[in-house]
Amino acid sequence: MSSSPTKAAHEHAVLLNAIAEGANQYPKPEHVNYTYGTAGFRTLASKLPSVLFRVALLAVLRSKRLEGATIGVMVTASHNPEPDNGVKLVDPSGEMLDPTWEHHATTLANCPTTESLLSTFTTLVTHLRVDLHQPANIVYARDTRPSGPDLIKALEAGLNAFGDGVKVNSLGVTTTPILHYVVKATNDKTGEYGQPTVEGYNQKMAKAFKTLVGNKGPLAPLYVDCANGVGANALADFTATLGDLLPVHPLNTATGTPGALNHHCGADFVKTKQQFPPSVQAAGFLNKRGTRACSFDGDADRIVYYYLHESKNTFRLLDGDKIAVMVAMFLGDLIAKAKLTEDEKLYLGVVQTAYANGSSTKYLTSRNIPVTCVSTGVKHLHHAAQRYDIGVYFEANGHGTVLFSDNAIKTLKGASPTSPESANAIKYLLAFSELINQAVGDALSDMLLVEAVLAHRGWGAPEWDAGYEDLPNRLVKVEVPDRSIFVATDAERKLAYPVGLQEHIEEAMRKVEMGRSFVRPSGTEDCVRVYAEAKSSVEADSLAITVTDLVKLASGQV
Ligand code: 16G
Ligand code: MG
Repeated sequence: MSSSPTKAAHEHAVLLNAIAEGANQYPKPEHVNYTYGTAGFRTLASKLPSVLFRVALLAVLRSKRLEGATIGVMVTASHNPEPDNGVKLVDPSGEMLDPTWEHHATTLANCPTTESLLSTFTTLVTHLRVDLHQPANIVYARDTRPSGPDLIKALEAGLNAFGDGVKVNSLGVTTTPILHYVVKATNDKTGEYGQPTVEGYNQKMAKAFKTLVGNKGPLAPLYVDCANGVGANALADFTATLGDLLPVHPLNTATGTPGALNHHCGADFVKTKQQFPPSVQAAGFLNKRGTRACSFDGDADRIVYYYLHESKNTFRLLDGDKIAVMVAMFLGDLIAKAKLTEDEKLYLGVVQTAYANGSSTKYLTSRNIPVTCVSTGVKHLHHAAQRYDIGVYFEANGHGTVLFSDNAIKTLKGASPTSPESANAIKYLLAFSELINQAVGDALSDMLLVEAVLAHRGWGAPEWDAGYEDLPNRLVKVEVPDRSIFVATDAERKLAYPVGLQEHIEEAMRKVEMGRSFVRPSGTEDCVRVYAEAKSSVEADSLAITVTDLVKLASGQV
């Protein structure tokens, strides 16, 4: 530190004054308790201004602690209804905020008064060993929610308290994964990841997609449900960059229509209801059998595909598990075709959660593809995937990506092809590493990944779907007086508490053919979730009902 103790004390006092002035404009509402959970802070937008102001303070502390590395702030509530909003922080690598800092976010958000906020802030500076003289860089964005602009003002008020001590970069309205991309690209001093702009993102993906399918286009038209959210803008921008190679029909692009966001559309609607969005049906899509469509969620970090079964005339879902399986098999084939030497061998694996359909896990393991099961939440999947050279991770709900390790990239760049086939395989693997968002699950990038694999395989949706048959499954939300009494273990496949409940669940599982069920407390809502799958729909129903009753009994509700 260059300044004298008196000067430093004076500067600190000036900063605290500026923070106090801003904080007084954004008082914390009484009787609200905030938690920085799996998806950051998320609740009714009206309760969030004070949280945004305080998140700004934490983002700046984190950036200064990391010597000015750029930190991202995303204002979104993803697939939640329009009155909700939320905010989450993005670490310099483009990944979710370091979990040890989540607690500091919660502490700051819950300070009841400006005085307590100032003293907590000062304690954090000391405790986290933050040198306030370090630079800070923050990049932020929001989705299309009407509450977004006011929340951004609260965020900016927090950033402005630091005056010249912070450099900011507003991306305006954009998707969560684009914000993650920009954070990662900004911090990548090699400049190899791509230009740290929305344009850079579009160019990088368009280039990789052309390398992969340029000679196979134009591809069959694709219907894209944008959930009336920010994905609509991102898709329009991207297709303008790409040109005609992939003809898309964007649906649900009404980002300005009040109440439309995620309403009867979007990835979460399709996955949980297991049906077409009515708007997609109305678009005449169902007259075109076998045609594939996909749905983004409200901030475009999740995607699911679906189509109408030709002969059965039924809705068929191609969810995150189906994407993971198809992509893992395809990349595995490319690795084999690359004919790398023993020393250059690349290990590919898949990371799933307990929600992955049992058939998908069986399909992969029976083909010797290693599968790791981890707890729900992107950060768990992401970290487990980093243990492979090529780590494919997807949650069944459609959030996922494929990570290429530094070793994988280095190996592929240095490999000597033994034939035109191996040269192509290496070229394609490298192009996939450019096409796929390396920071986080990304609906747009995942859509291109799926389209590239389908084009290479020469498949439509039915051929993709033919790999395995999902076991019928049910997801039940159970409201209980106190969800904290439910404690999951073994990557959430079992319950440690309440004592004895797990044995009863297992007894119920044994009563149905291929039965599997688990219970876990939600990380985003005040409820407990029950998952059940079995050989038949009737058995999946009965298992779900039995386990739901067991949960209610254990929580004293029956
Ligand atoms: C969050 C997670 C998502 C997970 C979901 C589970 C991130 C970015 N998002 O939305 O991965 O599937 O929570 O919700 O980590 P639940 O705990 O309410 O079931
Ligand atoms: Mg989302």
